[in-house]
Amino acid sequence: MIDSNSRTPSSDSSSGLPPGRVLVVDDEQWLAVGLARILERHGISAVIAGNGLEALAVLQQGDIVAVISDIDMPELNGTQLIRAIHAQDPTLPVMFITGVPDAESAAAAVELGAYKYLTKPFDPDEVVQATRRAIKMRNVAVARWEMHEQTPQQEWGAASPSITKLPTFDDLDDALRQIFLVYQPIIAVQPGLPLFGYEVLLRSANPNWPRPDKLISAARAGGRLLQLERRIRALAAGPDRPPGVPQFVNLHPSSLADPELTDPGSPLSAIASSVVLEITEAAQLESHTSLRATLQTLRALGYRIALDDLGSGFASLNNLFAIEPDIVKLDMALVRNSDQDPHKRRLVESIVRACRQMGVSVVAEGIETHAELTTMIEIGCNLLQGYAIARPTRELTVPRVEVDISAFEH
Ligand code: G
Ligand code: MN
Repeated sequence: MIDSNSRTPSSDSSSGLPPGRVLVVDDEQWLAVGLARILERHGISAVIAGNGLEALAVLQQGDIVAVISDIDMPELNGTQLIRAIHAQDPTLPVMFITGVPDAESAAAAVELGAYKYLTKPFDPDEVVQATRRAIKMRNVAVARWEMHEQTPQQEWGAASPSITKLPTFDDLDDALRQIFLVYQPIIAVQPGLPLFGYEVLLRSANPNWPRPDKLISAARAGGRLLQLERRIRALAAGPDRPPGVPQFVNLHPSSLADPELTDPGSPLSAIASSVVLEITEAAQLESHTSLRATLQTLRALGYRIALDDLGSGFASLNNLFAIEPDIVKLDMALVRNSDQDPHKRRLVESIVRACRQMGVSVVAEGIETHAELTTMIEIGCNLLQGYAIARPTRELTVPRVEVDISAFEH
């Protein structure tokens, strides 16, 4: 095996792809090395193996996102290799490059689920392009796989997808075509607990994508995130929007660099004064050098800014000071069992106190029980959201919560 441990850090960060390496398998070493160099010049990390057995050993390292392989090799040939790979990992894209093109081996490769079949001498641009596409597909597949693994069975309903083949872009595109918005009420801690506004949340009618967070990861992996976020914002500005109360719209951090967001002519900018943009705390916001300027522009357009999921990341206070949000949303992990966990309760109390001193309102989100609800009121949160109040629905519901807040002193 040659060079299987030397990692070249991927410089392809602009594509937003997670790091990973492409495995190039060829018994003709100079060809493998040449191809790996071409990939690396285009910012794709590559590692080479001299035959199928070495390839399987490299695959054990776990960070391979695509395989480019010769077909005619000693030890373990290409068709045996793809069988072995897909027995373990059916979604790993395998591309074949062969020197002796014949219809039979091409047909066999396709039948075995090869992602692509190229002939030598290959066109470097074609290989790079095909590899980029293979990596994107892999990322889409991983997002779906994680969704499958992590989602409790009852959330699937009848349509539990089985992931046995590489999902196509058509599948993702279909899910993106079928998106719609749901609205979860946020209530104010005031007498009668009146409606304050709604958080707008993404859903897709495509049953293979029940988890919106995974749909977002897949859209990102497939290079469709900005497009998706623009559509969400346009839908949020559409005729179904809540009349008279603010709506909270989630922003992926990468959208902060999208000129459409700060365009005064965009549909959402037209109603900016009734929109709170949520920026998630999980983002590494310090990497956005122009963050301040973007936030200033958004505020000048009339938007309010909320820092979402506070307490979930590692940079909580940094983000709090960098963003100077109008509203902070406590991560639901801080709310969960807060009625039973005195440490958690004390932590939330100190966050609420700090926010109050800064003139920042606090939303407790993900409230699931009556005890969590009363604890959050007691601690002094200004706004409340969660299944205990109302689930997200397509209709704009107005929840009735029976709690006498005069019983709590502040
Ligand atoms: O990251 P963000 O805070 O935007 O996440 C909101 C997500 O949390 C949505 O997918 C929404 O459906 C979900 N959600 C809303 N209320 C609750 C709740 O009370 N409990 C749980 N577990 N999830 C909730
Ligand atoms: Mn949110």
